[in-house]
Amino acid sequence: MKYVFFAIVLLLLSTGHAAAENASTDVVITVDSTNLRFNPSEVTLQEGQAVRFVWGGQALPHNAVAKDGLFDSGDPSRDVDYRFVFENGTAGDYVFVCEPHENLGMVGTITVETAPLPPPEVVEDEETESVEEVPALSLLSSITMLAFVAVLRRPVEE
Ligand SMILES: [Cu+2]
Repeated sequence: MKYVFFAIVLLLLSTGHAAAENASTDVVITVDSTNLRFNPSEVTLQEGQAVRFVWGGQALPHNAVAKDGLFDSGDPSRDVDYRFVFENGTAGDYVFVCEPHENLGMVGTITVETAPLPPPEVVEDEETESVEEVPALSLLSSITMLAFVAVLRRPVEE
């Protein structure tokens, strides 16, 4: 019974952690103080990342619509919180507009880069670890050597 409880707690903790991680890597686009510009209007992200269009209490209603139709935040609104994930295979440039204000220059560009391959990341981690280990090892062997020399010299001095 206790094990079931711990399993549920662990599951809740891990899913909560994953959700927080995803949210922190979202690229947020809002509306600037002129009311007629996206801020920022040009962003770069990687496949697997999400863009979030967020604004509230705006003087004018806005939306965000990809020219090629990939994403669409819906009808223009003064309060928007719309999130779109760029899945693997979506790398490229995406022009998006605020439909009511496209003619006034309320446009932007999202550049999606190909996701980095997992194997190179693992190799980087191993390199970092071995670089950290080398000084520790040489320091340890230096101390051992000094201690050995001290022990060897003692009888000679006496
Ligand atoms: Cu607008």
